Amino acid sequence: MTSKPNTPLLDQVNLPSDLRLIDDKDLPQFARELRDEMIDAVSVTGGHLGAGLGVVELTIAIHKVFNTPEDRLIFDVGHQCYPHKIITGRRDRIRTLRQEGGLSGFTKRAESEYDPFGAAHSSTSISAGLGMAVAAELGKTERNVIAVIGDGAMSAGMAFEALNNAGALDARLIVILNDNDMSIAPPTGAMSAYLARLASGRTYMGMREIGKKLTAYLGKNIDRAITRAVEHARGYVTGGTMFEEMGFYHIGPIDGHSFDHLLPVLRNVRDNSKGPVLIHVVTQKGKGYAPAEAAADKYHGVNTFDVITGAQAKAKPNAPSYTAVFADALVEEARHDDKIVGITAAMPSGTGLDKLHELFPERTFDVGIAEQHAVTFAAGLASEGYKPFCALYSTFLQRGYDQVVHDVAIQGLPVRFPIDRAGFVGADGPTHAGSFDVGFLASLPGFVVMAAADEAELKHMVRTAAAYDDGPISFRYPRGEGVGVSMPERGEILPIGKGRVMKEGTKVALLSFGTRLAECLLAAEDLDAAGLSTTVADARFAKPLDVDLIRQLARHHEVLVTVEEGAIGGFGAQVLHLLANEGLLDHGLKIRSLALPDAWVDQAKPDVMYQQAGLDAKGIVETVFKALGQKQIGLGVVG
Ligand SMILES: Cc1ncc(C[n+]2csc(CCOP(=O)(O)OP(=O)(O)O)c2C)c(N)n1
Repeated sequence: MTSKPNTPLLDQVNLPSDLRLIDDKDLPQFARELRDEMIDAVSVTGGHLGAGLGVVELTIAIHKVFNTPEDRLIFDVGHQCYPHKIITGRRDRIRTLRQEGGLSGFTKRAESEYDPFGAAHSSTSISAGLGMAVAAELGKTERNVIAVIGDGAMSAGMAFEALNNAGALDARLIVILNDNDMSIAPPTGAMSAYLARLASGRTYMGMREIGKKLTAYLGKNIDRAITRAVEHARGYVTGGTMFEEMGFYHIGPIDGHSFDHLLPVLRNVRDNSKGPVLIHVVTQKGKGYAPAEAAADKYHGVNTFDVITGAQAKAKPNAPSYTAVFADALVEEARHDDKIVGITAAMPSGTGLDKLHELFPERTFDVGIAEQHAVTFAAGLASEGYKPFCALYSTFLQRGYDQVVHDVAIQGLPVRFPIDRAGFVGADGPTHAGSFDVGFLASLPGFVVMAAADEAELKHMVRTAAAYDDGPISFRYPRGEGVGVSMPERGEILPIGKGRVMKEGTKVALLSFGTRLAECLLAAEDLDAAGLSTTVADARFAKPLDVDLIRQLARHHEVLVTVEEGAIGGFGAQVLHLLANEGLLDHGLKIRSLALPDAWVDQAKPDVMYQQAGLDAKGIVETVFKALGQKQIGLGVVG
């Protein structure tokens, strides 16, 4: 491209087809501009910063060499795709990232033809890519499929299942392993140690070795840049790596910030490869932004921040976060009971287990991004008399569901499941919403399923779970801070399957499960003021249900409303099932069930999301009035 003088190169690129017109030699300049644009955008939206900064050159090189979107490019997790979004026609909306009505913070099929596969949960890219590669072969379509996967994501079983299958199918798939030696926290496990051994103590694979390997493999058409570079080569030969044993042609490690390395390798693989290829690319998370490079977490996820200083905005908290309350309560219980152990799947700070690790490192296990394994590992510990707290986010527990059923529940093993991020999570959108745990756990025989109404309740539930040894038990709590209630010194052991009545009335009963309790209490004030005497109860348990309490509410009220922050099929469904089978619906009880909508709800502020779902005080009041066939005018009631 003959660049227009004084016009930033970035302004000349709306789509990858524009990028392909830029000279290779100008790409470092383009990368600088793209990086600056990304930093500026994330400084106003917040979001995932470190991962995207690390793949600026890689993203440019892939779009420059491959014919996207005809060639399929899949980003694992998708949190590193902001540079990709900027150069695939979404730059004008990049400052709407993760905002209501704006761009998703992950790849999303509905958003762009350049996102052929949506993600947010990790380690899916090789499977999806293999499916696409096989589809291309079946359809006799000439197309490249490229899956970019991080070293953290590569630690999950699913990635290995896909590698194993790809090697056997000999499909034409290109896997780019983006090795920055970081997950959210430093990666753990033998796999990361193995990758570190491949990449450490040596320089990157030299151009000569790249040339040798490619010549041996591809036989012909080696890019002349590689041949010319032979005399400058340092390099080493990696030998038979694990990936090679699995049927992949393995190239690397190569410098993922050097266009001189990336472009010739990608071009040769594009033009000559036949079967599965794995390109091991070494990058630096947070590259090119000093505060990110210096931070321990490489600015994996950030609030809005000041670009000059890197200082992130911090809202003054009114109350401790649920995660912090859980973490402190667990540490307290662990002091009293040396059988208590904690398990996290690559989220030590997100789940608060880093606090347990500080005091009891030998009783805290970060198993990597491996939720399935985390659950069965916990089951093994429980089978030997330990008291494992397998702390996962609701959305990631989904991945370990068969293990929950088969390895934990059927055997009645006392694994404790603290379930963080239950309910709407805000900016991360539908892939991260904690919607389904109550439904999928309360349907399992013998499971105890709790939800905390506030942070003091959470403390009680940690203690209750520590004390309960008769089978699996879970307790859910949301993202964000508590409601500011006064906290007990130590949690109490709650009676299993017993709720509590917060306030007694005669006409309307609101039965809450979880942190909507505060909204129910507000709604009750309005209903009382409108002359509708209202009872509010906190169920605490979705399983076993407090049958006496529910019978009593159903018999002595005209309206009963269940309220929860979970999908249809959860707590309300359990209550309805009980009432139906006991004949308590036969005498005109007006029952309504408020749950999350039966829809994938895009990102927004959680308060807005709950309001739209009718799960705030106003929505609850409206539901009661509708049930009574009445309209509300001011605070009075019109029949
Ligand atoms: C199944 C699943 N578990 C946990 C997460 C949370 N998570 C998001 S990114 C990430 C780290 C990914 O590390 P890596 O693949 O190395 O990518 P990097 O951020 O270093 O580029 C984790 C644990 C997830 N997205 N999916």
